[in-house]
Amino acid sequence: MSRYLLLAFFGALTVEATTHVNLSDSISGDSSGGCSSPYTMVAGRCLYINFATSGTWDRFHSMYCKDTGGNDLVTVDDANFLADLVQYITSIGWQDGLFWIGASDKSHEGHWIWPNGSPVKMGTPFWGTYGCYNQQYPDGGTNENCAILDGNANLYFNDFKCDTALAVFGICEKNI
Ligand SMILES: [Ca+2]
Repeated sequence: MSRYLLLAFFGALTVEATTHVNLSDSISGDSSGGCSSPYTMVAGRCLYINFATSGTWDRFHSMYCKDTGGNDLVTVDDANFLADLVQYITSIGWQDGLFWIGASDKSHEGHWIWPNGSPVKMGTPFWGTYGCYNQQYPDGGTNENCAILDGNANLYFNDFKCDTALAVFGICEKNI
């Protein structure tokens, strides 16, 4: 058996083992409240990031996250969770990506809220900085009303045009 075949063999074993864990979780857990595929536990939350599907903030907010069995775009209201989420995205090689999160100031400029209506924490360590003088996002006024984790700003928050569809992925969350 060549080295590559061996690698493929162990790769298949790993996939098998992972599948088994997920299966037994879903059997022993409460299926109505559990974190089931395509959602998976990341940093203690039930999340789904499809790296093959980009789209506008509204597409994920009003359709995609619910259509895939989740609730909405992710709420990132805890600094430790943000750090763990950034570490996860980095560990799978997507640290340069752009990812919608649930924060928006669409309904009232400058008043950032999560999908459940709770206020978004402003400043460090959530929002990124830019430029020579380390100005801090949000900076787009009424033109930019939806937040991303910005791979150009170390995956801190940046306000972005909500109707950007190209190369922005959504981080969906299922409340469990
Ligand atoms: Ca705005």
